Amino acid sequence: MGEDPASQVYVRNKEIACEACGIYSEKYALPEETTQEELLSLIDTLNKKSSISGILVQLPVPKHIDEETIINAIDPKKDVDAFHPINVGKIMVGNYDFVPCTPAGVMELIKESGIDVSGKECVVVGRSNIVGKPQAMLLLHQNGTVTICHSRTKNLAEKTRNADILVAAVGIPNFIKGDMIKEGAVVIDVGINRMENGKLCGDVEFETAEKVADAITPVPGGVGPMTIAMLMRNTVKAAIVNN
Ligand code: L34
Repeated sequence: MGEDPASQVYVRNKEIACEACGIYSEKYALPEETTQEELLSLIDTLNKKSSISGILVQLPVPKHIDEETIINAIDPKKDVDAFHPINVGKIMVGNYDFVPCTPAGVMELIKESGIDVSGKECVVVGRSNIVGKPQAMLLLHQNGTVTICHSRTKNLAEKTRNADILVAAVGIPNFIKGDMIKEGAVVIDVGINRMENGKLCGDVEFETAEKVADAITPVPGGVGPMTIAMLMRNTVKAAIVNN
C-alpha cells in the first residue's frame, strides 16, 4: 500500500522470484488513500480464493491503517510471513510450518556456512516482532545461548563483544563497529538503510567488522535475498498444507 520506494523494490524482487520458481502470483498495488475496510475486504477475498496459497501485506502500511488488524485478518494457513499471532505462538512452542522470512534466511545462511549454533553465545541486537524476537527464538531452538539487546541495553558493546554469533537488526546505519565484535565471530547484518546518496548500508560497519569477524554478510546481497528465498519456501509449504 502506498508509495514507499523501498517496498516497491522489495515487492518487485518477490515477483521476480515467484516467476523464477514457477509460483503464480498476483500483486495489488493499492493507492495510499485506500481505506482499511477496502484492504480488509481484499484480504477476505484472497483468504477465500482457492488458487491463492499465500498472502503477504508488505510493511510498512500507511499511518491510517492498523497493522495489527491487518495481520490478524490474514488466514493463518496463508500467512507466509508468519506474522499472525497463531503462527507467532507456534514458533514460540517450536512446532511450526511457517518461519518469518528474514530470521529464517539468517538461520539458513548459518546452516549453509556449516556453523553449529549449539552452545554458542548468540546476541541479537533489535527486538522487533518481525526480526529480533523470532530470531532469538530460532537461535534458541538450535540450542544457542541467546541474549536480546535493544535501545535500553546498558553496556551494549560488552554484550556484543561476547557474541560468537551476532545478528544486527536495529535499523541504524553502521551502528555495530569492528571494536564491538569478538575476534572470529559470525556477523549477520539484517539492516538495510538507504543513505542520502542512494546507496544501501547495513547496521554493521563492514570495513572495520570484516577485519575481526570470521564470517560476515554484506548489504546488499546478504540477508535481503535470503528473505525472499524463504518467502518462496513458505509459499510452497502453504500450497502443500492448504491442499
Ligand atoms: N510483510 N513486510 C512484510 N514481509 C517482509 O518479509 C518484509 N520485508 C522487510 C520489509 N517489509 C516486509 C522484506 O521483504 C524487508 N524485506 C526485504 C525484502 C527484500 C530485500 C530487502 C528487504 C532485498 O531484495 N534486498 C536487496 C537489495 C534491494 C535494493 O536494491 O533495495 C539486497 O541485496 O539486500
